[in-house]
Amino acid sequence: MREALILEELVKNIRNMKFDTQAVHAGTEEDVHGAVVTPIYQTSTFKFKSVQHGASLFSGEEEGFIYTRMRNPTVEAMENAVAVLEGGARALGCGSGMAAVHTAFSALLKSGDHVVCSESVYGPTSTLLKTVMHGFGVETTFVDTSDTEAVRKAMKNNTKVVFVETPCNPTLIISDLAAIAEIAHAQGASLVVDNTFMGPVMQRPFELGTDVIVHSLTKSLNGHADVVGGIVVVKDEQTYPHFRKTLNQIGGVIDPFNSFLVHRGLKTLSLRVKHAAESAMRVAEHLEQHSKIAWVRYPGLPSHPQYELGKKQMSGPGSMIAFELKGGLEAGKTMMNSVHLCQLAVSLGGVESLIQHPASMTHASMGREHREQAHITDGLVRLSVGIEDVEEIIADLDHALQLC
Ligand code: LCS
Repeated sequence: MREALILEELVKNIRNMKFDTQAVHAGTEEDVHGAVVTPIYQTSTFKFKSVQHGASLFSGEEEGFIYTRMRNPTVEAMENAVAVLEGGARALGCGSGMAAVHTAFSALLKSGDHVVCSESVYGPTSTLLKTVMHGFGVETTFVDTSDTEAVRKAMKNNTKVVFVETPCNPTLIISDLAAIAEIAHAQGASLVVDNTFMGPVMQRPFELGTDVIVHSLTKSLNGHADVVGGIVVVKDEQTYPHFRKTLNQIGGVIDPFNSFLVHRGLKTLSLRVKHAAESAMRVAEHLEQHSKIAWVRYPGLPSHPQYELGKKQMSGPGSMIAFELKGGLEAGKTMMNSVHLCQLAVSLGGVESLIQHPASMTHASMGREHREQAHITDGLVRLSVGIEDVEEIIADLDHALQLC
């Protein structure tokens, strides 16, 4: 009886439950009809009871829904679920991962500010900093953030944001988040981490001093390659209203239907990413000893340059593998053109295995000079391991490699 009471209290406070329970239940509120999942509130606007009611909703005197760009029950359910899973205070659903990155920059930066950013990041993130943000008077220094001293040296008096992808896209280099958080905070800057590659199951950036997490929901959090979305998660409740106002003004919000799909995807997040990581480990080991492969970069392999840091900072190696064939770019192209089960497509973190060529695809916009600085070689092939049968994934890769 006593145990049942304790459990009832715990369920009311989902933040005290374990991750797998949170993944299934977080964000879902009591529904008037007793629905077990949050329904899709496919409405752009909400009716006021009176002029007075509308006015007090707008002034904030009363709580409620006004207009879907500002707040929507289905969107909010998904946002609350992600906030709980990341261990942050609040989250803001965005129309894409890039909208989330842009929202975070817009909330934290103004003209005259400086950003320190990982040199190996998703191509459009670097381009956003070099073009749009640069156009608004924000300067960026790109550094190898796996070199903590390089981060310290890149800091300036006007540095307001340190932006880190770890492991980064596509080189899988790992940066020491706790050390970088200390450097950023000593300067009064915020540490923003793109946690898309690992997600909250295997990496907990807030526990390492991060202030803001961004995600492409398009990837593992949704996990089924049928949604484009993004999210910003803030660690502190006090910073939330400013972020919400910024997103409301920029307008890059996610819609109710996509939020519903992401919320559904979250329920199996743990099962999917653990299974994919187990398979990725097998695939990486197999590739590393394959006679046609020059090198493999995977956080689970002892050959990874930050293997020990990865083991300390992450609770699993993830599902992303980078490698290069001995025959370089030409052999890589033959391989990517010859797979059947793994699909030649960008994106990652889904149930299906995807293979792609960063230099001509995801990181083409970065330009050759930046790619060379970030060690994104022309021959680098990126594989996102899905949850298909691992023997069949390996057989598919082996067959394609035979033709190279
Ligand atoms: N951050 C990271 C680490 C990403 O990998 C991506 C997309 C984004 C942000 C942007 O998210 P989106 O706007 O596409 O939802 N990464 C992709 C990739 O590597 N292949 O295709 C998209």
